[in-house]
Amino acid sequence: RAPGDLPARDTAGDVADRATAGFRQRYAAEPAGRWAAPGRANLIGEHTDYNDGFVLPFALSLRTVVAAAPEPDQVWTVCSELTDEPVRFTVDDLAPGRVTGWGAYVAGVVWALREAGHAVPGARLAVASDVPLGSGLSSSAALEAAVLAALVDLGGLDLPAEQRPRLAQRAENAYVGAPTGIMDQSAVIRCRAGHALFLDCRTEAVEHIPFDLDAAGLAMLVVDSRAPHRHADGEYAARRRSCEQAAELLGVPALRDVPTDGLATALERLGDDETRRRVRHVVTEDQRVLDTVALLRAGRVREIGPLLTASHTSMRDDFEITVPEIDLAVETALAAGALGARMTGGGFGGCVLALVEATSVDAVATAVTAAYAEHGFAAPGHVRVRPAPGAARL
Ligand code: GAF
Repeated sequence: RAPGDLPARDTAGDVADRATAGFRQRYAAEPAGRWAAPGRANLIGEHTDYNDGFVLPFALSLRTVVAAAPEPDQVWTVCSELTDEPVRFTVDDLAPGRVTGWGAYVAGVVWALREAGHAVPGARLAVASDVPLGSGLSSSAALEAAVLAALVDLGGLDLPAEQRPRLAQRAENAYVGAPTGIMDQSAVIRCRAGHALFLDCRTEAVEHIPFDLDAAGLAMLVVDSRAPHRHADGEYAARRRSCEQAAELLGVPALRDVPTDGLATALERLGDDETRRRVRHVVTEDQRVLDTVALLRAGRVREIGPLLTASHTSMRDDFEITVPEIDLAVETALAAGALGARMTGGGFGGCVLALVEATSVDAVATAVTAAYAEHGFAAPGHVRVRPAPGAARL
């Protein structure tokens, strides 16, 4: 993989072959099957999921693939193409905190399945992935979802797709220890090709919204800022806490319950400016998701650009989760003709989405790369993406 570039557009075939090859090499046997789960980009609706609000992610064609076979004993071994050291654990190792590092996402899924009363089969697994790590494209949810799909099929477990996101989220919250919402796991499991997933994070009701960029003559460019994540975990948890405290002060179950037309009154009731800005982000962001959905339902894809950009401004100024590299990518993309641009994902680094005319993908990517060089930032990655399907057996 060339430095400065995310993997080329559709590497699904290759990544599946790599998972199989990894399995054969490690275990000198054939896998019983291969299961894939994608990374995701969130079109709009950031930090709204844990406020019981709305999100609109879509799956990427960049995928994580797990080749797996059952084991007679309650032992799990997992190897990855990224390291020589396989992770191995038994039932005795399953208490949260026992398996750490990337293996925790796998152990967490086994743990959450068992906690939910499923008879999880022992397994050997081999992982390969084209989802860049730590770029805010949900490589962790992709790993959880691929492992979950594999274990459910290998064990013949009864776990319908709509119940899987909660279980994978539980693995991440309670086993890995990251206080994330339900968006990423829902996206990588429930998304459909050619559609964005409109998810009500309170009820988990979904609507698959047609999102056909090609038909509109448009393209979606993902720019990987490659900015180092700065205190992302602590800051994420702090944002979540502020939101929960604000909801409590306002006497509502969650910020989702502050209506847009009641925002001004709600803000007046909050003491400090920082909390006011956090609340304003969440409430206006929920509305932007609804507005985006309305435009997409009406086939007015081109018109969502300003909503994306407004979302970014809100994340930058009110929620304060962007970093200079990210803001530069957004500003440069807009100056180079993007119809809208915003950071996607939890923030403090990660990726920017730019909605561009199909004819100006290269111009926008080149402009961002040049601006990074001018500012002395490491070269960004970029890839054109289209809404892809969610987790599946291959
Ligand atoms: C991360 C989290 F995992 C999601 O649950 C969500 O909160 C997102 O940040 C911000 O929208 O990806």
